[in-house]
Amino acid sequence: METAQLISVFSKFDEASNFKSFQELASGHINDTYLIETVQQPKFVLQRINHGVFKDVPGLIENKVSVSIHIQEKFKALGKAGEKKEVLRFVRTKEGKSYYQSENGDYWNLMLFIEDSVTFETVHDPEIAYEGGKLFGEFLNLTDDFDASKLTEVIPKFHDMSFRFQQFDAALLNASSDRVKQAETLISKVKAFKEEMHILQNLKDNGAIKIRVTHNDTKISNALFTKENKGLCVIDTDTIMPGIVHYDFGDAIRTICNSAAEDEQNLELVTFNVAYYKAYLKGFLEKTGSALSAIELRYLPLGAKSMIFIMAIRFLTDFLNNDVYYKTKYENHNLVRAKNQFKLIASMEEQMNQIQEKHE
Ligand code: GN1
Ligand code: MG
Repeated sequence: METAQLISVFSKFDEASNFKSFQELASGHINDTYLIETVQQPKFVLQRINHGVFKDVPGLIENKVSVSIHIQEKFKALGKAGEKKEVLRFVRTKEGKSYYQSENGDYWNLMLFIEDSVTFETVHDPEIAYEGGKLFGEFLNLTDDFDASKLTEVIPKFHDMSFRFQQFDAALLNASSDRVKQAETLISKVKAFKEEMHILQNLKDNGAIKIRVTHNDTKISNALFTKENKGLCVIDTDTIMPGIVHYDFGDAIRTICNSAAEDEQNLELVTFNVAYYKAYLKGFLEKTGSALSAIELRYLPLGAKSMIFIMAIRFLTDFLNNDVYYKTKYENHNLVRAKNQFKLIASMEEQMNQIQEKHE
């Protein structure tokens, strides 16, 4: 990204002046994100939304801006009760729009940077798991009265299991024999899990589980914490859509309970941490417990397993498709990610008794 191009985009937004420098924040797999410093404060986060992946960017922006405003109003009404909490604040363009589209068709949005925060790619402290549970639980709570049917489904069938299996089957048909061979063991695992991995999908489809506003990308690196390790703000709200509680519970568990990063190659380092599961569950239920039905509660462990599986099948599918979706840093990156997620499932399965025990 050229500095001049970035300055030109930045200058289209209101409040945007005195540009000093920028740096890329490279942790996302889909969008391009830049931290912008200005001569005076504040700092900003400028984001180019990948419109190959997100087909309806105006709908996506409308989702996240309206949910942010909803939460801001809740904070105002409730007061922050002594806890420091933040919500993303989007800056409008000088023309009053919540995104800017450049001449080449790219979509951009600008947020205020949240100061004095830290993030975690992996968790090494049960307090972070507990605080993460409270933070994502509160997100669900604060959006409980937001009409989910008003949200655009930014990626249709994003967590739909049958859809992910269809994509996997199609990828398998077209994949190179070399990639199929490398993925052989995982391919048979996918097939073996098919039935179990449709249980939640079927319950959702027949209306047994409530449709809520869900974040859909609750990996722990999408939570900001204060320097004192308290949950501060939920970020990366691009995939806010209607969904079930299990998606958000599960994706957080997937990343909090993995003792290693999602692309750790040494599978011996990848184990499922039950103590963190319990800590996250405690925080999450403190904020949501009374709002969840018996069926929602009962299926939380399967929710976690299903979300780990969804990522496994998606990474594997992308590997079979020659890496067309996720950003990759090396040849087998998606295969490594998929192997890592299957190892996490295996480790979770070994400890399922201890996990279930918390739900009886
Ligand atoms: C992608 O781009 P990022 O890192 O926020 C993906 C998520 C996956 C995640 C895995 C739109 O999110 O679904 O959980 O990678 N987002 C999309 O790390 O596909
Ligand atoms: Mg994301």
